[in-house]
Amino acid sequence: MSAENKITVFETTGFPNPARIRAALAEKNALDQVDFVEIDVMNKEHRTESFYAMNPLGTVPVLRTAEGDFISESTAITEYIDAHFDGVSLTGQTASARGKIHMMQRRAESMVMDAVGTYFHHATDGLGPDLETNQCSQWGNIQLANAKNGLLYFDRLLANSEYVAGDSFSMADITLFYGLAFADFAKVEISAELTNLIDWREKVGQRPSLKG
Ligand SMILES: N[C@@H](CCC(=O)N[C@@H](CS)C(=O)NCC(=O)O)C(=O)O
Repeated sequence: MSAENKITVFETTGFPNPARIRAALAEKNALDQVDFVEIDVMNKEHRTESFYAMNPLGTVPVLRTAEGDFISESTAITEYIDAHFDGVSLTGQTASARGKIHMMQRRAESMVMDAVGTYFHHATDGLGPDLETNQCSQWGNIQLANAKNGLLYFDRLLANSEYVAGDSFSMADITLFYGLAFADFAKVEISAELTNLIDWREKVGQRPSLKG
C-alpha cells in the first residue's frame, strides 16, 4: 500500500469519540496501519470549509478510506475498521449478534455518550464561549437526567451480562467505556452504588486497547 492510499483518521487527542476509533484499531492490532491527523478543535479547525468538505456536521473523528472516501460517525467508522482489518470481531459475526451489538451500541451512545455530551455542551461552559455559541441549558439539563438514567440502565444490565451486548467484548463496550470517560470529564457523577457498572469498567479497562 503506498503512502497516498493509506487510511487516514482525523482526530482530536483527548476527545471521547476519536478515542473510540483508536480503541477499535487497537483491538484489530491495526494502529500502525493508519495515519493520524490532529484536528485543532479548540481553534475551530473543524469549522472550516476544508473540514466541512470531509464531514458537513463538523465533528471528529473522520476516516478517509484507502479509496479516498470520507466516513464520519464513530459507529460507521468502527464498522469500516471491523470489516477492513482482520482479527477479533467488534460488530458481530451472526445476524443475531450483529443486531444485538448495533442495538446496544446505539443505547450506549444515546443514553450515555450523547446525553453527557449534550449536557456538557449546553448546560456547562463546555468548550468555551468561542465554540459554544448556541446553548440551551434547559435541554442540557434534561439530558443530564437522561444520562443518569442511562447509567442506571447499564448498571442493571451488567448485573446479568458479562459485556454490554452479551458474552463477548464489542463496539458497544467501547462506546459505553468512553461515555463514562466523558461523564468523568463533564463531572457527571457515577454513583458508587452502580457497582455492576463500576466493576465492568474496571474489567474492560484492563484491555490494552482501552488503557491509552
Ligand atoms: N455522532 C458523532 C459525534 C462526534 C462528536 O460530537 N465529536 C466531538 C468530539 S468528541 C466534536 O467533534 N466536537 C466538536 C464541537 O463540539 O464543536 C460520532 O459518533 O462521531
